[in-house]
Amino acid sequence: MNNLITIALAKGRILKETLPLLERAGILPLDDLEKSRKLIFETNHPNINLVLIRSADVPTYVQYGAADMGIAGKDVLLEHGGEGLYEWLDLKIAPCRLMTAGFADRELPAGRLKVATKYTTITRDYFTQQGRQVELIKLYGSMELAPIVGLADMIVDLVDTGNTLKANGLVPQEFIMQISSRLIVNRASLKMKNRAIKQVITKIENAINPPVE
Ligand code: PRT
Ligand code: MG
Repeated sequence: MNNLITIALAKGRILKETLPLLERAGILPLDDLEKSRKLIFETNHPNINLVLIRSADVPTYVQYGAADMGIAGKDVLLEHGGEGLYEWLDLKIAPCRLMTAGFADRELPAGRLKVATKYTTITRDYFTQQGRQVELIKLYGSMELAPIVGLADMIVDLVDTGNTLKANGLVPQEFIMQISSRLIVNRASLKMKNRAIKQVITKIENAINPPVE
């Protein structure tokens, strides 16, 4: 039976907080993930490999079983939809808030608001729930620019310190949800490789909440 467990990790800011977590879990990559140009990494556990991919691709790898497990932001999971995977654990890393933002002193137009965002699924759900009709404008980054150049009336984006909004003359307005990174598991892998998966989960759980001595 194949008990190799592949864990998909997101490059970028989540990785910075994931590496210390993996270290506490005793899962140590044999190469430096932040320096190497490799995409597949072996670890000190011969049956645990890591793959390093774009954050938005993590749920897709896990959905199709190309990775058995992964670590991804709740924002990315909601946009993906979650087919084929379980959200197992809130790792409480890379925390931030999803907010609407705009100009503090600008009067909004009477008709449909134009909202620019990368998070079209979450944003559509949010405004639909409130019975507000908006026009969504899909962007892939630098949402803060949209109100400045008149592309949109407001944006929906992740906010941490608020410095990015402030630097662009915008203010956070409506709180949509709290975001953090989650441990996700492929549904079929959980059945087929149950023992090995559970062992990895236990290591990670212990890294979050160390067992009482
Ligand atoms: O950037 P790239 O397109 O390569 O990929 P990515 O944006 O998916 O990756 P990356 O490394 O930016 O990490 C994204 C993940 O980190 C998100 O999916 C969140 O789950 C999590 N996260 C936590 C954040 C932030 N905090 C965050 N502040 N992702 C992005 N930001 C951005 C935000 O979009 C805005 O541009 O940081 C800016 C705001 O930060 P403050 O501190 O100025 O408020
Ligand atoms: Mg980014």
